[in-house]
Amino acid sequence: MNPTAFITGATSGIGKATASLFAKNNIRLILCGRRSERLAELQKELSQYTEVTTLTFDVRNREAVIEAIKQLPKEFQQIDVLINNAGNAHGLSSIQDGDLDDWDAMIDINVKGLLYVSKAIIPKMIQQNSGFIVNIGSIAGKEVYPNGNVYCASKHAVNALNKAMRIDLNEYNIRVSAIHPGAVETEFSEVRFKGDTEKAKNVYAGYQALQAIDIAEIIHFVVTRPAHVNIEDLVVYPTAQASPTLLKKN
Ligand code: NDP
Ligand code: 8X3
Repeated sequence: MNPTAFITGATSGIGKATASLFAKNNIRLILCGRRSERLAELQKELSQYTEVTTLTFDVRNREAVIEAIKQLPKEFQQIDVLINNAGNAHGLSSIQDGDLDDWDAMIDINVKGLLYVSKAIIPKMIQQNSGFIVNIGSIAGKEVYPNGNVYCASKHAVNALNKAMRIDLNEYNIRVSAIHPGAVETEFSEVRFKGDTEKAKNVYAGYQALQAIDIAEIIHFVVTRPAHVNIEDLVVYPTAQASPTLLKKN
C-alpha cells in the first residue's frame, strides 16, 4: 500500500502545498485543520490523485486531538509520515508590550498542540517499528529577533523537541526531521497582524519571498530519502534574506 501522511495545518500555506504535492506523488492523506470547508474542498480536489480523509480539530484541545485520531477509518490507522506543521505567530510586540492571549495562543498551538498530536501518533509508529516525523520549525527557532520573543521561544521549543524526539524514538526506527524556513508568503502574516492585510502584504513586498511550494518540495525530498538517511535539520531562506532581520528589498 502507498504510504500515508498525516498533515496538520493543511488548510493553508505550507501544509496545503505539501498535501497537493504528496497527493500527486501517490501519498495517501489525512488532512487536518479547524476550517472544515477548506478541508472538504481540498479532499475533493486531491481525491483525483490519492485517497484522502480529513479531521477537523483545534490542536489546542487535547481531548479533541486524541478523539479525532481515534476516529480515523480503519484504512487510515497506519500513519507513516507525520507533518507537524500547524502553527502561527500572534502579534509582533516587545516583551513589555506583549499580549497574554497572544502568548497563550503561540505556546498552546506551536508547542502544546504539536505535542498533543505527536503523543497520539507516536504509539502507532512504535507499534509499526517505523515512521517519519517532520516538525516545521522556523528561523525563529534558531535565532531571536526584535519583538519576536514568544514566537521565537515557541519555535526554539520545536527545535528542542525535534532533537528530543529523534533521540527518544531512535530505537524504534522512527526518523525525525525539522525544516526551519525564513519568510514564506502564506497566510502567516495575516494571522500575525490579525487581519491587517496591508501590513501583511508589506512583509513580502520588494523581494522574492519563499513560496509554500518551495517548502513542500523540501519536505517531500526529506521524506523520500532512502531508509538509512535522516536529514536532521534544514534551514531555508529566501535568497534576499540573510538573517531574520537582514533583508535586501528592491
Ligand atoms: P498559514 O497561516 O498559511 O497556515 C497555518 C495552518 O495552521 C493553517 O492550515 C491553520 O489551519 C493551521 N492552524 C493554525 N492554528 C491551528 C489550531 N489551533 N489548530 C489546528 N490547526 C491550526 O501559515 P504557514 O503555512 O506559513 O505556517 C505553517 C507553519 O510554518 C507554522 O508552524 C509556521 O510557524 C511555520 N513557518 C512559517 C513561516 C512563514 O514565513 N510563513 C516561516 C517559518 C515557519 P486552520 O486555521 O484551518 O486551523
Ligand atoms: C516565520 C518566519 O521570520 O517571521 O517563522 O519568524 S519569521
